[in-house]
Amino acid sequence: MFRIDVLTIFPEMFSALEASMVGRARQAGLLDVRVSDIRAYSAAKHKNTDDYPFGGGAGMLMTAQPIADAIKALAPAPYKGLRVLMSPRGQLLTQQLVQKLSQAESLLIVCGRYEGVDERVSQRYIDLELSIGDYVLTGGELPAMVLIDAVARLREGVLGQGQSALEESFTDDHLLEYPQYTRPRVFEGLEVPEVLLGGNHAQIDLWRRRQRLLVTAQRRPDLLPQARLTDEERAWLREQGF
Ligand code: 4FV
Repeated sequence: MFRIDVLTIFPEMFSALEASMVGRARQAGLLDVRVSDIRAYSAAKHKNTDDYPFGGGAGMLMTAQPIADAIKALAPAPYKGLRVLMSPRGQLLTQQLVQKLSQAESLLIVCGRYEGVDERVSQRYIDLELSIGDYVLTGGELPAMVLIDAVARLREGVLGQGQSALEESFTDDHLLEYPQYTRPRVFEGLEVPEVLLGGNHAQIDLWRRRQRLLVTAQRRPDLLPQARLTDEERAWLREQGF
């Protein structure tokens, strides 16, 4: 049972996790996602969870006390899992990091709102700040759901039969996935590549590998330096103009 605790001032946003695969994984007892309202831990008179930033500046900041008390209540020391704060200032989430996080004992995820969270929360209670990308959202809830989805699907048994999280974009070879087709063979005049219909699996594997090289070179050349290519593959890419 993989336990994930989520701290947020909008617990109702996480009903989205009831649906689909993550919901089924919860029902199957593979995953235990518990969402807690930070406001419930506020010691302030009106259950406030934000205040003005010292030094001025636009907007409000989430105060440390409610979050700290929630973490102490839900993940008391010595906590064996990882305590994560979703933040644009965090380490960029990649599939490699997702794979590492999916092996943690458990996760506690703090969702910031407003302009962010008082730095002392991170200093004392957070093991890892994580960003889902270089853009600014209104809250950490959607990033938390992205993280939960990406981690949950790597847990044993969460993906349905026959589905695999192994051969995918961004696994350990840093190449984008090959294009995929299903029935009908011709859709609006567009045909499925002949090689995929022939049943010659060596040819299919070669075609798919080369498509991965091509798509990555076209769309994400930044990934190529980390990709492990053979000399033949590098020569083939050069022939394609990359
Ligand atoms: C974010 C991201 C993100 C910033 C202010 C929440 C918002 C507000 N979190 N990856 N990008 N968070 O934009 O993780 O507190």
